[in-house]
Amino acid sequence: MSTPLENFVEESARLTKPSKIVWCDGSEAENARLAANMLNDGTFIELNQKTYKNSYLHRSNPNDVARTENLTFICTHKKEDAGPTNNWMAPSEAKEKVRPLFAGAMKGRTMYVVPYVMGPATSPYSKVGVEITDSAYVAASMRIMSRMGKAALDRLGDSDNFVPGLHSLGDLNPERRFILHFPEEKLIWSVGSGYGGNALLGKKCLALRIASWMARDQSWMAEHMLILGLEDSSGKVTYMAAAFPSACGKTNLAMMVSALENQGYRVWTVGDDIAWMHVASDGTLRAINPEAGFFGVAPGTNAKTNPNVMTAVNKNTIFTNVAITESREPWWEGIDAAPSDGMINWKGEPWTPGSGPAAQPNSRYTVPALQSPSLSSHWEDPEGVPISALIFGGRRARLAPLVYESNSWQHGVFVGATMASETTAAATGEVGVSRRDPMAMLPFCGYNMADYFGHWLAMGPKLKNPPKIFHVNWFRQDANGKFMWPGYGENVRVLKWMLDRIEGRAAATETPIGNVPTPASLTLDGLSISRDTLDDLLRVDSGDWIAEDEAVGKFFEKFGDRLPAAICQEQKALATRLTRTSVVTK
Ligand code: SAT
Ligand code: MN
Repeated sequence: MSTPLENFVEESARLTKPSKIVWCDGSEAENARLAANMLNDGTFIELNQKTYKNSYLHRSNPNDVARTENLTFICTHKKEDAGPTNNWMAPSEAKEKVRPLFAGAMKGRTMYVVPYVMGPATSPYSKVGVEITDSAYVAASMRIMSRMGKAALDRLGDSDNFVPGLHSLGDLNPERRFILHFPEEKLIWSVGSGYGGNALLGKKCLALRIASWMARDQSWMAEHMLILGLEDSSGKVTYMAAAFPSACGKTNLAMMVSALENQGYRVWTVGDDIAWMHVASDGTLRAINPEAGFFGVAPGTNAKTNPNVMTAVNKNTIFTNVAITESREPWWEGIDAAPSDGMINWKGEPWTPGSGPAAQPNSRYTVPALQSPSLSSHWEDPEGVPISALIFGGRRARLAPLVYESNSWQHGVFVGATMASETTAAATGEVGVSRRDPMAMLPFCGYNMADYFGHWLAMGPKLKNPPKIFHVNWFRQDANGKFMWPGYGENVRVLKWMLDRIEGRAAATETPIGNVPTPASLTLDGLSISRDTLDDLLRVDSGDWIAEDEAVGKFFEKFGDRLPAAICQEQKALATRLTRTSVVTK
């Protein structure tokens, strides 16, 4: 009798017809073999092995450099279950349409069977997935991003308790590219792309889209959130989870070197992208990081913005679509070193100033979490870390103050549900346009977002001491378009204010949108920032917020009757508070 896993592999092989099947065990020897093969066929380009040991550059097809949300589908029986913010196809139609693209797709290629665990190997909250792929780059990346190979097979045994994922590069033609999720049967199909979020199926496909569906059914939460620990001067660590859209600084915040280290405040990294959170037996909300590595945006990363990752990527790292210098070191816009003569751009062409960016704006590093000096000693705790604060944020040139605190769990859910951010290069499409992105989950929620808001609302009362919910905006600009807040390591000052609020020490001003710090309650010593700039950073302009609340109301109309009443109430209550203050201040 074959096991469910063997059946999945056999069926996939029958469909895709690979010339060879390799079961990945996750060992060093296997990794060396994969790298050697990829160096041979040009998938990997060797970097300077003195300064970047075991590290390689991969250049993807130039038409395949970011997530493609327009080609990503949630395939549920009922369209309403996918909701108005997801692309939908009926499961039978989706399979009919896409099966032919898999038929014979692996002819002449090797099929890699990649069993993996999302989450610490021994955590009861971890999940097993199996990705079948014809991309050695995907197999090597999955080895960094998950617990791959033996750990997964040991956990799985003969059971059928895994999320199967079938992936093929296909012909990389965007017209034949589909990323399909079948949450009802917990199945993933991805064809035509080798790019991270489309192809590393453990990440956005399993750990967010499929997991969010499972989490709703099983009363836990799968969120697009970093997890960090803030250590105070007494050595106590308080954990926080924060949701920002892709390429808005989650990795840098999670790995931050604190500007208040001289006062005893340090940041420890638990995760940089995804949090799985459950209600523990003591009523706390506890989070695990399902991933084992960081898939971070390279441009803008340097010794100031993320010194920890700059140390981490010096070995065992896969770089994708960065430039390479004459001494075979990776290079990107915003790295510490100035561009040098003889650089080759991300497409493999000689680079000259004025010939466009040397590194693709969404170029990435894939690095084992264990290599970060900031990694928390609790990052693999099977029960997870207790979360005291949830933070939402986005890129907003105007409107949102540096930080505010919601009044209650329900109000906090409303704050998350009304998040908006300017788009980035992490997804294809126009960059810099503002769009609503509730909880930073718009591209990642595997079901109707109205039900997702309902799930969030329902989780609060299950918690004994629900975490406080905050909103931050590091990206507010002045009249000249200059960022008003220095960001990066200085963001610890905002985290400290949150900690002080949690512990009842910091003052705040009540505003219609929530509680904003009084200028004196922020720890600003050592930072030169004028009082005027600070006032601007903390300002809540009722007129702007009235317009925002109207836009929010329009966005919510999409969900019709399915929108939870509590969310409508919060929206109306905000409108009332805003009108009152704007009358008073006139
Ligand atoms: O491409 S990924 O989805 O893995 C990264 C991101 O866009 O958040
Ligand atoms: Mn992400």
